[in-house]
Amino acid sequence: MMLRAPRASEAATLSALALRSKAYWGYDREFLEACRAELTWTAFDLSENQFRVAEHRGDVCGFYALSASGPAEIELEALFVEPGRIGTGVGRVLMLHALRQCAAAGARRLVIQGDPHAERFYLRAGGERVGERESGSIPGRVLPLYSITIDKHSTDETTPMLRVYGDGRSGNCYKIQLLLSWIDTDYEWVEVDIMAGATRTPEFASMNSNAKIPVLEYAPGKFLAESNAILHYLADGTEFLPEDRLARAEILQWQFFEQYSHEPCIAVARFIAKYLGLPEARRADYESRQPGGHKALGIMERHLARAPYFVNRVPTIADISLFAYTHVAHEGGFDLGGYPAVRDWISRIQRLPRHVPMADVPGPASAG
Ligand SMILES: N[C@@H](CCC(=O)N[C@@H](CS)C(=O)NCC(=O)O)C(=O)O
Repeated sequence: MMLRAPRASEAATLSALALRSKAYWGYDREFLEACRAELTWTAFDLSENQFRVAEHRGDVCGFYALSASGPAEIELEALFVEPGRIGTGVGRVLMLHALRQCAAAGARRLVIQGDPHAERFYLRAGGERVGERESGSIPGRVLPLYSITIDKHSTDETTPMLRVYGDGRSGNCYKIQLLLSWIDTDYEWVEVDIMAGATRTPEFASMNSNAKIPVLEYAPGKFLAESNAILHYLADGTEFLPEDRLARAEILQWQFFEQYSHEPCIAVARFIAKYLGLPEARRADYESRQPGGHKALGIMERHLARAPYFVNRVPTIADISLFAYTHVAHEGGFDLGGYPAVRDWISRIQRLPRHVPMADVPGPASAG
């Protein structure tokens, strides 16, 4: 599951999710209507408060919102989980993340006005009943108030969440999303707007002096760059990076091929067309990438005509590295019509359990 900032276009999605989640407790229509205004957020609200959305294989499955409410005190404005996912751990992951955000902001406590049905959840997160407060939606209704002390215990510092800095349209960044989904690992996604120069700041240079995404923050303040290196780090010990010496070398062989002979043609042509809109000044450059891209696709085609995957006839991180830009090669002007084995392999990858599509959407409402 990925935690990320919301997109400006998601205000209605989050508002509807909150109301569905509220309805889970069995409230009637009239009650829910009375709550509607309080559970409706605008794009402006999303950029003003600190929202985080939980996304599971491309679907929004929950979110939380924080707002500063006093010196060293933050209020949990909202925490809602899609009804079908209640009880599956989404709320726990959101809550822990919210507490860590409070810690990072230097807050001492998180205050929560909770729904009475959610009492067990807040107590389990470390909450203490500290009083009650009148509901903002229904006059006369009083809701319990909880306070969670922000400390080592409530923020569970022993297991930090991975954080990935990337761009939702970038294949190199998508490689990391795909592997994290294959290995079912929760992480936080921080959208980096490369077109606005976000990789060219001194802060970014301290994470990756080569000024490129993706970057993995594998522990607080510890960074790893280069997409394929990140894949190796994350896949170690999983079925997607076999122990066998030759298999590992073959994976590297395909990943070096990807970086030297495939990505510079297919990804760069796609960048010129998709990000830059194929300006006349870059047309010659775009055209010059086409023969090399087709040569790389031909090499893949000949291999995949004989094997279902690149190494050991099973999916590995070599497939992830090559899938990232091949499945969107048409966006760089590459027609895959002449590469039937490559097309079959693409659909094979897309049918794997825990596949996640490339997000391919504009950046978030806030970088908060
Ligand atoms: N070899 C690097 C390439 C990374 C790369 O080219 N990232 C692009 C986005 S796909 C980037 O950060 N571009 C911004 C820039 O160069 O200013 C990897 O595999 O991670």
